[in-house]
Amino acid sequence: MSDLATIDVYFSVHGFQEEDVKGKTVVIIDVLRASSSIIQALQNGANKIIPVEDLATAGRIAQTMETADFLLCGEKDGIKIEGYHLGNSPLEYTEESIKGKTLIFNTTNGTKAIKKAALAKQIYIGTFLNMSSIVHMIQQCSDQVVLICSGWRGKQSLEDTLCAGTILNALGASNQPQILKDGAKIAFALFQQYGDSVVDTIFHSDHANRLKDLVSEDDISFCSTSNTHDVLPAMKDGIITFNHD
Ligand code: 3SL
Repeated sequence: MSDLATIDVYFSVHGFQEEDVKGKTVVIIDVLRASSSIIQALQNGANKIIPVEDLATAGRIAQTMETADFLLCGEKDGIKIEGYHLGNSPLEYTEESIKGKTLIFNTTNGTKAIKKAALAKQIYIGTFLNMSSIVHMIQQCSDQVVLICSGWRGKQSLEDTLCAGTILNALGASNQPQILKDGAKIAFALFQQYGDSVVDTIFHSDHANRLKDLVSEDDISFCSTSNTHDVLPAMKDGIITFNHD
């Protein structure tokens, strides 16, 4: 990353305004589980992903497409939406289930954060799974960078903030404190506290505890692993694909 650029972190969908990201490069982080599912889906051959903020928009988009071409995907409060093809478990996004399909993706916080960041110059999707790809992208970037943690219903979440702090650490945050805005300093401090125990910390987070009653713990294990996916999902004109360059 250029020495002149700054990097900031916001902690929930409600924690930033549309104008805060205007003209900046943004990474949307939703470790549990929307960003992890998007990364897994693209790695396993989804054609493209259309994030939406609500049921009505998802339905409208679906009506414009051939039935064989799309899947309605997502959750409300962690549970697969009635009538949808897939929920929000990254483990559902196998090659067999999604290869070549357009995924219309609708989640409680993650896809709302993506849509709210529409004024950004560029939007990427990042988690622990594709940490190296995200870090490499930021290292090449001369824009101001904003890491947006999706959080949960307007509140911060430990796993997303820890992911942001881990990205900052990989960028060498301790050697260039002048590029860190206050949000980035907070996320990096969280990394300094919990960075040695990422998996354990995620397993004891509020959101993991909420999910344990609803989904397999395999989801949480999967989303807690680092650098397993060599994918940099990027959004252009409302559509997320593998690579736009
Ligand atoms: O809020 C979201 O976007 C989801 O990732 C939440 S959940 O993990 O599916 O509950």
